[in-house]
Amino acid sequence: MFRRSALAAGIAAFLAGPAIAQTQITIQHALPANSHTGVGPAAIKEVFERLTNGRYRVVAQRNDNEREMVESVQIGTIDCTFTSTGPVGNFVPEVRIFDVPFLFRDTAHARGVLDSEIGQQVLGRFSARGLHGVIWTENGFRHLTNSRREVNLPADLRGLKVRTMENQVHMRAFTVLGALPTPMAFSELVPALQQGTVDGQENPISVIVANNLNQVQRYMTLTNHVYSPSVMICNPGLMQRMTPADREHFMTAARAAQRANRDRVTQDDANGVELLRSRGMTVVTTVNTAAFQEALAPAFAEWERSLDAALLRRIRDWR
Ligand code: EAX
Repeated sequence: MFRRSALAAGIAAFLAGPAIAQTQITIQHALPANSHTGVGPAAIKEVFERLTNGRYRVVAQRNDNEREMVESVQIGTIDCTFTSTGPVGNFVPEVRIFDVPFLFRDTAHARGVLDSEIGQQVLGRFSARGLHGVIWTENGFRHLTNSRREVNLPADLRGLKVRTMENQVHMRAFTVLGALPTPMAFSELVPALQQGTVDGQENPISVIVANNLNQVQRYMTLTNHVYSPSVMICNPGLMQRMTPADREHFMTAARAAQRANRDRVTQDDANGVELLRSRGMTVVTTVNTAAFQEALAPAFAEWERSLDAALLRRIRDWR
């Protein structure tokens, strides 16, 4: 039955004219489809397939191992990924500058810098590493959760085993704050929290909500300790094979993805605290930010030396 209708469709297509060669683009992203990371590939699919009259077919897949996704894009076994910058600095070191704690004052500051020539300049660095940086999206400001105690001050972090991303800058920050950072892929996080391998973790509200981390974490503190960018990265070959007109359509789709992603983060941030409280979490909303910044002073001094100090200043001074 299926075969016969497929055959009939094939004949109809043949009679209608030359078959259109369809190019498939596979895009991987972390987290569930219905999340701020899932809406990015969904927007690319909707907009790019429409603008290219179906000459391209976009397939979105979930993969909670972000390092693996970047490697796959580099090798070319998948075409693109939306990934947090968590592991990206290990491929493109210049990206680490955006992972510095308390660098961005607020969302508008972060989005503004990433959309400015500063963001473009860093995207331009991807090509030397066999990657094509397409556009900045976001994860949002990260907060701390744990299963042990209410965290109000840096001293409350002492001895706490905290899962971090596989990110040098974040790991250093948690070490300096007195915690015991344990880097691992997101795919390993829930089992590690369940088994008590780690006591806590840090992620934006959007991630905590989308993955029900409230089921394995009791306490949350709105530390806002670091803005977590994400980025759409593609295999350079994919971009080179596109006609200039299709590349423009691709960028139109990427901008739609960026809007969808940012709108969803804004929405999650607005509703998230109430939602997580209703799911039983104890949420500390008033945080002595200055105390955390002061505790990080030795790390800030190191980053002034190991990262581009002039660029750090430009980002901080950005208005
Ligand atoms: O990109 O690994 C992480 O904590 C990330 O924030 C998450 O997977 C979303």
